Amino acid sequence: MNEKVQAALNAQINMELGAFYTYLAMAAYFESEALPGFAAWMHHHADEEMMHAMKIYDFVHRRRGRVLLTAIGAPKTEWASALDAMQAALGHEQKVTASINALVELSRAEGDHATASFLQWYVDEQVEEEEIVDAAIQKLRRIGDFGPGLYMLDKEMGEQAGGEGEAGEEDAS
Ligand code: OFO
Repeated sequence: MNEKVQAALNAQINMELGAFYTYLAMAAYFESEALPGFAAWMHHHADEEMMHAMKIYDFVHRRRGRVLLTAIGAPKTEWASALDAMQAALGHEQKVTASINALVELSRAEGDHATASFLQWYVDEQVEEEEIVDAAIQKLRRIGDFGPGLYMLDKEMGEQAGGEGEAGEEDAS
């Protein structure tokens, strides 16, 4: 396959695996903060990032390309609050969105329409990813320091994580 596109897809695999690692670190942080619902939600989100990486991994091989895995940096492990962690997650998603957009542009510039078409799924997925993280941020802002509010939201996040599990599996197929 086109070498520039292949290199960019390999970089995207690394970024998705980096997101997996970051979100797993966030899940561990939430566990340590006794917020099991947030932890389950973030763990589920981490699993989705692994799925995103593997979809590209499979695509490169289907095109007779070469996947070359590279080092993943150590993730941050502490955040000031649930809100701080979710804001960091949103910032991360925005970087992923920018990277996907750049990848689409590169694919088009290189005349690689198959890759551009494949990436459309990621373009749509990023809209959803940013939306769901932002929704949690808005709720956390509203709650502020109100402990019972955080308790209720934690339960809601746990329920969302359970419900999204099935959808995530469908996405992966
Ligand atoms: Fe892979 O979408 Fe989030 O980062």
